Amino acid sequence: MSPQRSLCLVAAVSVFIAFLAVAPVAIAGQAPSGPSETPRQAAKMKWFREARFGLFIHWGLYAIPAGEWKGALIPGIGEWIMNRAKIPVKEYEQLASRFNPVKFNAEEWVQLAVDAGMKYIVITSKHHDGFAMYGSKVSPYNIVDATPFKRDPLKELAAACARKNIRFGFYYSQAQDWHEPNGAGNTWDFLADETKKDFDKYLREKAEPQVRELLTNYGPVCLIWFDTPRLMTPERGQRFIDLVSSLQPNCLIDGRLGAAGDYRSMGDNRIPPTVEAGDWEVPATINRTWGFKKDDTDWKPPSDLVFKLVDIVSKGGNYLLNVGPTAEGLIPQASQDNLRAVGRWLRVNGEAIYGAGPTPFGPELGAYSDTEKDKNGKPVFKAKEEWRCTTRPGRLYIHFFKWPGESFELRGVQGRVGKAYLLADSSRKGLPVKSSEGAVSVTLPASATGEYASVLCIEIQK
Ligand code: FHN
Repeated sequence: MSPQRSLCLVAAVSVFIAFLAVAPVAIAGQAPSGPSETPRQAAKMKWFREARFGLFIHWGLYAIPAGEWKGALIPGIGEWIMNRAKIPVKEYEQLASRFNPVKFNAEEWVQLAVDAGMKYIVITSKHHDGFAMYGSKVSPYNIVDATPFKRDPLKELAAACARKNIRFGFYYSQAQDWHEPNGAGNTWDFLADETKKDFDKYLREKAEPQVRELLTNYGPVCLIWFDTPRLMTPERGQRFIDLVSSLQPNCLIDGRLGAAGDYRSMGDNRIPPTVEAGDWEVPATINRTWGFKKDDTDWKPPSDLVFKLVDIVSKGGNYLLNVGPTAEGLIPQASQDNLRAVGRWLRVNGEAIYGAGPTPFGPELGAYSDTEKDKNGKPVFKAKEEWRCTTRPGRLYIHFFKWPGESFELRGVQGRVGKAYLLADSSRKGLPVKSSEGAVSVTLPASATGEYASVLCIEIQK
């Protein structure tokens, strides 16, 4: 077991548990860290392991076209419109003179994250279009110098996060920069053969100095979220690592730099089927796009967001859930409503999420099919969605998405089972529990007690 995974498991319940007698015995909570994780790295990761739920914000000039260019709806994700419609730099640049998000209010955005129960915010400081959403001295192509807005929203957000005790981080597209002749990705204005680009010139003259600005002028930065490491080599990645660690040694680096970061970034919206070792995060959309698109109203309902949050935590990861604000500076109302509903659920059930470790079981997650194969010939995973388990020291949390009826049984539980109660019951009244030879049976109310997921806590004593 890797050191990071071990820490995630939070040393929790020192009992051996098997699921429904058929599952192999599993350990609910291991030693906090393996031998190879340094105390320094463990301390650096501590907040991330505790946080579990963060707000991703994709905001940039692309919010103006919002998916439409010259009267045509452009398929795909909103922030990719420049690439998908092959908009020349000279035309796309003109959006800056129209960007005036007068309804932007940093306090309100951060308050939304607080209300949603999120513990960190990561915002696009520069996406692939190359436009800096902060006042940069490195390039005039930035929100302070090139727009009528003239304000630095990232400064305002950093200050609001500090006031509201939320950690603040930056997304920075280190490799793709469609505005720069030597950046990766723009093959319609610049060289189609990217090997002929002087990529290091772009890195030295724009990306590295901008990362330096971000880590110098905005107070403590909890993490920097690099993305799409095209043309990156381990050596180029190492330059960023050195830069970050020299300026803010506590700043985490995500998993898409092109060199080893502090944790793994899963694919977009890709929740792994089973428990994953180490520290990791799933970046995910709340509809289908990251950057605002006016015709994307496919909002994931709160029930789905709560399920995904619990599912991810029960497998050992963090959920970084995105909103795409409009060109006026507003976070779409449906995103706000659905996030606040998750926050209401977390206010009741947060102890089963924050700092919680993964399930000690496994079969409740589903299983690989013996017969069905995907197009690559790999067995298809058939997820189950009845319940999930998260853990803290001395506690199992069973999250029911389908109410099991008046009793719930676990077998193979080793250790002394103590009290069992529903987190929705503020009196913490114990439910009748029987436990014999590792079989635990809890008598439940006839119907679910909570919206989205009802959480049963079972205390285990050593
Ligand atoms: O190309 C980007 C995309 O626009 C978005 O920023 C996502 C977020 O994870 N990352 C890249 C695609 O994986």
